[in-house]
Amino acid sequence: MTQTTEYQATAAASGGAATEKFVEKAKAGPDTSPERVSALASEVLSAVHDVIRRHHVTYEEYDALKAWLIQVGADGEWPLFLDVFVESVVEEVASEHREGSKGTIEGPYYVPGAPALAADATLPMRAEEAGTPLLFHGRVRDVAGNPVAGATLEVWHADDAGFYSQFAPGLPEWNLRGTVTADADGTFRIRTIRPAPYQIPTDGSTGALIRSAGWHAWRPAHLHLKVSAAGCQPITTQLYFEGDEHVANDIASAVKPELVLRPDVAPNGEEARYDFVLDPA
Ligand code: MBD
Ligand code: FE
Repeated sequence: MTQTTEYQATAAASGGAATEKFVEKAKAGPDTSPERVSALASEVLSAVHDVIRRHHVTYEEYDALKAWLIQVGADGEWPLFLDVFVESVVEEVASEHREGSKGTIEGPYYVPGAPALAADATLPMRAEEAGTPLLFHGRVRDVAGNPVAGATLEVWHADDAGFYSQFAPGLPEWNLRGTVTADADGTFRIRTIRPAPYQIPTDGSTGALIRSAGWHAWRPAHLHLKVSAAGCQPITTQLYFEGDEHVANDIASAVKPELVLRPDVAPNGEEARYDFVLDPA
């Protein structure tokens, strides 16, 4: 029971802590024309009006919606809610013309400036970090097949309990986060642990919606990556693990078949290879 309470308190912090970081990043918004703002806002509002008419939404339901929207803001869960339920389609549209490796959503827990690591890297982790050791390695190439020398791989992922550093209390600042520079031949070797599947915090407003709707709250275990290099388009992606039951039903709709790793058993844990292909800038 104590454990449940502790978990829930931690979970709420995870969903909520993303708001401050996002507001900082998004300060200089795009210069969108009045015509485009009007077109997008009108269509979103029309879609809402249409749902109200088709379902004969009542005043009680309207008030419940209002209260819930207010609570999402109060909980600081807009980044969590939007990245779980909307970002996948934004990514789909943004990546329409890419030829290289598949990208997917960034999610709410990226932090720039993780510690710099050489091509043969161990992510910062605690002395007794729980979880199966994972050696993740591969090579970065361009679409013509040439190795991309010195590509940058920013990696971040949850720990063996499903928590991200800087978004859950009690974790070292850069735990399981790093900025790896690939070798001259584009290769990298990253030692870490296999993350746990991620449960959307059950005690915030996003969790309340999920529970009220009878949905499940899980994302499959995943590694987050941003891969970039001079002359190439950066790619934001995630890698998943074959056999994880939520690969087939990610609540954030962010799994693509090309992004599923099949790790091999290695002497002291597991090992997985993935080669990135970057589109030209
Ligand atoms: C995550 O870890 C995540 O990657 C996304 C997209 C949403 C919530 C939590
Ligand atoms: Fe994540």
